[in-house]
Amino acid sequence: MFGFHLRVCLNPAAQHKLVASRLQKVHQLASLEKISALPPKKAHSLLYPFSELDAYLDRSVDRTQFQLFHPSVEDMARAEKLFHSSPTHKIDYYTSAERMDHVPALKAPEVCFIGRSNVGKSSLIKSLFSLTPEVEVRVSKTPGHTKKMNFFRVGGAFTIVDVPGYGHRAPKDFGEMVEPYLNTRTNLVRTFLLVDGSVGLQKADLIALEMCEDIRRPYVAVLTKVDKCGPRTLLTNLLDLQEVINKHTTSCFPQAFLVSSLHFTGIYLLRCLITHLTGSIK
Ligand SMILES: Nc1nc2c(ncn2[C@@H]2O[C@H](COP(=O)(O)OP(=O)(O)OP(=O)(O)O)[C@@H](O)[C@H]2O)c(=O)[nH]1
Ligand SMILES: [Mg+2]
Repeated sequence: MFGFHLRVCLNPAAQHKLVASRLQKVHQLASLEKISALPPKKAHSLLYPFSELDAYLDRSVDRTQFQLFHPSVEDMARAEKLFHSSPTHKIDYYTSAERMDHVPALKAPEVCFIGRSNVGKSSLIKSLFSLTPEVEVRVSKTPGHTKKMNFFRVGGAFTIVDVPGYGHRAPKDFGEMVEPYLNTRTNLVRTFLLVDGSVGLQKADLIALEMCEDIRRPYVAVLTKVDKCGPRTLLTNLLDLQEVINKHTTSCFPQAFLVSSLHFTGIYLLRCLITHLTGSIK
């Protein structure tokens, strides 16, 4: 009722401004500059999520594997620049594909995000692109929301691909569409396999890990939704995942990453990792 009243009262120019300001709203933690205003300990835990769990881990455990990729804040700042759109470095949604023969012929190095439906793939991509809110990435509470592979171009530097989930309410043709893509896409440099950090590894995740192992192309495990559980549960789920990675995988990067798309935990580190893996920053 009030919304309607507001709309009819505004003149067209004001309405345009309202829409524009809605589109341009950047999340308050989207950039490193914004988090530099936070208390140092809080900022550190957003940048290096493992630091939050360190205190709960037995002193005898070697920390190296949890921090193999440990860039400086300056490295993260350099990576962040690539996530700002400009006339010479346009970030945009390019196209969607339902079948392998619809997949666009793009040459830039590509990374894709796979995982159970509802694990937070689209939300993570939305957070990565939070500095360019005009790039629309759709997320939903309903599992099985993303039905097609969606391709997002980051200038000529790299492409990020959002993939439909598997498991509950996933599109039936996941196997026909995504597996051939993972197997044959020549410019795919890394697959990110997402696992819900608040619930830990599920049967469907283990099947996905096995699939990635069979494909024998490099992939990285990421625990999502780390804001949804306490540090002890998260540490248990991380240690379980690390153990599986150490004992049963050969193509998985030996460090699992922690992210919250809601709180922006680990987003800056992941942006940096993507720019390194795609060779955008040496
Ligand atoms: N608390 C919390 N909720 C999250 C986070 N990431 C995603 N969600 C929620 O989880 C639900 C699913 O998120 P999506 O990003 O659409 O999940 P998806 O993996 O793309 O799902 P499909 O496209 O259906 O496969 C939404 O309600 C999100 O708001 C997170 O980091 N923390
Ligand atoms: Mg999705």
